Amino acid sequence: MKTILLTGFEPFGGEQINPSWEAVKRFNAIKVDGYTIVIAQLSCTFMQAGNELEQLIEQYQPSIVLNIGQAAGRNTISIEKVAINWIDARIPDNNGNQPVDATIISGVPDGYFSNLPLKGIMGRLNASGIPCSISYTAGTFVCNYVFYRLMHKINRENLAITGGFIHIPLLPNQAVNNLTQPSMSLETVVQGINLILQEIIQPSEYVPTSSGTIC
Ligand code: PCA
Repeated sequence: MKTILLTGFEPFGGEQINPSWEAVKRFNAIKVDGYTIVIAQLSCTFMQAGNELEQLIEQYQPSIVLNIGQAAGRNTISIEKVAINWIDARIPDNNGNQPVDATIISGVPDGYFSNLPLKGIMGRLNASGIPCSISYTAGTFVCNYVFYRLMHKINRENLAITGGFIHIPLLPNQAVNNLTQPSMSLETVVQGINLILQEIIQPSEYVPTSSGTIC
């Protein structure tokens, strides 16, 4: 049976929870369309998180890898397009490291594109009433780092993996501590992840339309 690797992160930045892990936990040992889902929580630390991900890929040989992370301030499920070979940490990671202006791996490409069916995912979620957009920056912290390590491994080793990164908003019970932050309920996020997996497994025929990004 084929495997889907679904990862979320541990809490960081003073939060008690990370919505990505709260959502990913719901998929423990679930089967979807002939795939078994394996879930894992990644550390919110440079280096360690990337090593954990590589180890999981080697152990489970997944054909789909979806890394999910929290992005405060986002008001949609954001399907990331680009992983960049750069770190510029705004806050320390969970090991207290805060690299600034550093390449992730030297001498390799500046960036990679996700190979998820981005527009199909966006179309399917929005048609189901779940706000979803394509994002052209995954930031310069641990999420972009893990996304870069994933895409670098897929490309360098020519792996048959459909993989990419999804950022999700805060949960309502996190946003009450800062009322200017948008939020999305856990149920909506979980439904969104289900639809993302369905779109990856059986892509719909979508008519290309712009994601609406200007500039
Ligand atoms: N979000 C952070 C790292 C872990 C997470 O959930 C980020 O966007 O980089």
